[in-house]
Amino acid sequence: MTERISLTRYLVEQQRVHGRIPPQLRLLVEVVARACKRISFAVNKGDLGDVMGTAGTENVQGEVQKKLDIIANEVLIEANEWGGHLAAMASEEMDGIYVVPNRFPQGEYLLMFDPLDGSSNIDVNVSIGTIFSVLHKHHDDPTTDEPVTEADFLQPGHQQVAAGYCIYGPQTTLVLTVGDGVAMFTLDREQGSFVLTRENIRIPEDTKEFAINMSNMRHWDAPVRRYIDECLQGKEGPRGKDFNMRWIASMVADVHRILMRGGIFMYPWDKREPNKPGKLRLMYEANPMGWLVEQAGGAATNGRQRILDIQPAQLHERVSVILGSKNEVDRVTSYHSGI
Ligand code: P6P
Repeated sequence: MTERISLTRYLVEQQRVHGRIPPQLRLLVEVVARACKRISFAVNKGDLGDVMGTAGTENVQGEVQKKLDIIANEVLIEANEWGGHLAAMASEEMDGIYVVPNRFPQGEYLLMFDPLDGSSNIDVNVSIGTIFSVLHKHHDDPTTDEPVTEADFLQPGHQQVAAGYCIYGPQTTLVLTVGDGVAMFTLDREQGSFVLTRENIRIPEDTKEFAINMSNMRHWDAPVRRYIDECLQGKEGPRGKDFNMRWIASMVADVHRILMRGGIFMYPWDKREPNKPGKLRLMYEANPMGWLVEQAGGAATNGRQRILDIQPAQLHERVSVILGSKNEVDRVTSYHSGI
């Protein structure tokens, strides 16, 4: 039996041995991981607890909230409010930002999260997850004590200092990067702790598996249509190989599959809402997932530009997402540039 390394030990090594992360960031990631453990226990109750179904409210996006959306959001806010490592938080479920009250020590970091992504899958017992992203509060001047504003969050994804997700599926698994590759931790429910089960995760550059919601095909732009048409032609077509399709409609689950075995995930712009660049959120879905994918050797673009280079204009802005096996993402990007 190989020695089991806890999340805490992994983070301490990242801090002390590799000098990659300061103590405050290590402690922040541990607080987020403990919150995810609590969310996992709530999710796993299912019909045995009063956690299923809708809450009868809408979030800032106008989306109907599930009870677990609200529970997960509250768990993350309460855990981090007292953590002392944060200056402010932002969530898909909240309008504006939550600045840590002055009565608590204010940290140097900004935390953004989608507390429970894929919540349409909750009532049918399909994997869902929490996605999080961490930025430094004043990237240019870490010492300033100016009050944090929403503008401080509007940093491009390449300025993230930590990113990850926790998937609540057959296992509860935390997948994390602090800029030194991608590591995976599985929740040991007997010990109540996350244990390192995979590290240096790599995404194969090629794949035969694509993930897209095919029901939107008539709404896609030409480059996406061309790419998917070629995949569907299989070995008789220009790709010379057959493809398989997966669509779980839970970004965390689809991205996890790609980190485990490769693939390409696509939620492109479509003409149903032509004035919106895409459905998914830049700050707390595309940026953290994009960094994880790049850290594992994959690529993440909006079809034309590296996602991590996009300069955000607003907290909840949407983006088109093409990510996964590098050679496939590059192909879709080349089709957008007319090659
Ligand atoms: P559709 C879940 O609601 C989500 O935000 C992502 O997790 C997922 O990839 C996508 O939307 C699914 O969207 O239109 O296929 O239901």
